Amino acid sequence: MMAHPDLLEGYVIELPLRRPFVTSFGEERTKRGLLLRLVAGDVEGWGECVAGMGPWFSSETVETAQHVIRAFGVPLLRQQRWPSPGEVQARLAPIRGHPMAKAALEAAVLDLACRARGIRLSQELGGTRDEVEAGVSLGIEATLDELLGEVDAAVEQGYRRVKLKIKPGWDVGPVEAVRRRHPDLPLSVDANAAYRLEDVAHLKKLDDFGLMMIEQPLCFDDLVGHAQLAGKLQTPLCLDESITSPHRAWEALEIGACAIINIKQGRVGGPAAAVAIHDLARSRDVPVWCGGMLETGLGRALNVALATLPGFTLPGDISATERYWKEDVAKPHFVLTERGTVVVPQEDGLGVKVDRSCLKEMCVDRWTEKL
Ligand code: SMG
Ligand code: MG
Repeated sequence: MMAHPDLLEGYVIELPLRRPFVTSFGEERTKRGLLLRLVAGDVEGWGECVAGMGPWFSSETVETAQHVIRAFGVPLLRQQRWPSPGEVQARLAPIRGHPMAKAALEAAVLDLACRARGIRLSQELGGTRDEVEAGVSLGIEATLDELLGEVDAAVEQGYRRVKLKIKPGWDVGPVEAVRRRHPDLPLSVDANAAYRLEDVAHLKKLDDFGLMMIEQPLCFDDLVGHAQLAGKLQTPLCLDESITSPHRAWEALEIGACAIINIKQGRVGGPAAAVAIHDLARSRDVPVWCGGMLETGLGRALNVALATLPGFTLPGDISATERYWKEDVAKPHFVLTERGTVVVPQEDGLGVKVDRSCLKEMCVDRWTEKL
């Protein structure tokens, strides 16, 4: 049984992106994040919260997550026997919503438990591979030339799939241009909820380009709209923002709102919920892939571990560290192999080490809770 940890530390970090990342809902130049360090004796476990600076991708932010973790999550965890990773979700269930806050706590508990037992996180989650297929997500650019340059570079580097961010006014044109230049490239688009059902005739034009999927075209909480849209398009729909729990995934699949699921452990309430959605999708032959939230190497390591599960049959938004920033808090950096994959670290737990001096440099605020 896991010893009761001594303390939980929170580190708010800021990390400048190499290139601004523009989506239909905004622009990100500097990543603001929250890292959790859970300490038991001489073992530590790390969890990264994927909430953003503002409530744009989802309703959570770094600040709301810190509040929920400190005021409600920590008391629930410490009030009884320390939970195993598989028990964290149930223990935190009294907290409604706030999946990213809960996921960060569960991730830290999971990493600590794996490191204490001397096993890799991918093993613990039921992973079956040593490397995972890497894709890239390319933001909206100021010009088509810049986008084509980014696509060419990604193809040159060997990424297995390119995803283009789209929004009204930046959709059919860029997709057509990329497709003409790269006829066989596995290509997808992600609208981050920028369209409405009335746009169906326009979205239908995307059917001409052999896309693997259209990700989250409609409103973040609109399952019925997506089910109706799915019946009118040839291109498969993938849901991201809409899938906030295993139950929500079940609802989406029951009504045919999507044919593919983007699994982000933070968005769905933690690693156990992510595995549950994987299992559900697999039992129905629905492909899943691992999404990304511009994580540091800590969150990336968890994504890599998750993507080793057998149902993750499509390349994820798991790219090499160097695409995001110069130096990462987690070492070693993730690199792209010549096979277009990222290799699972072989060390215990997340398998990466925290570079203390780098953490100090990017840390803008920190706190400690006694357990
Ligand atoms: O981590 O490479 C990454 C980013 C992948 O496009 C990505 N994420 O909707 O899937 C998505 C977005 C959400 C993050 S926007 C800051
Ligand atoms: Mg998305």
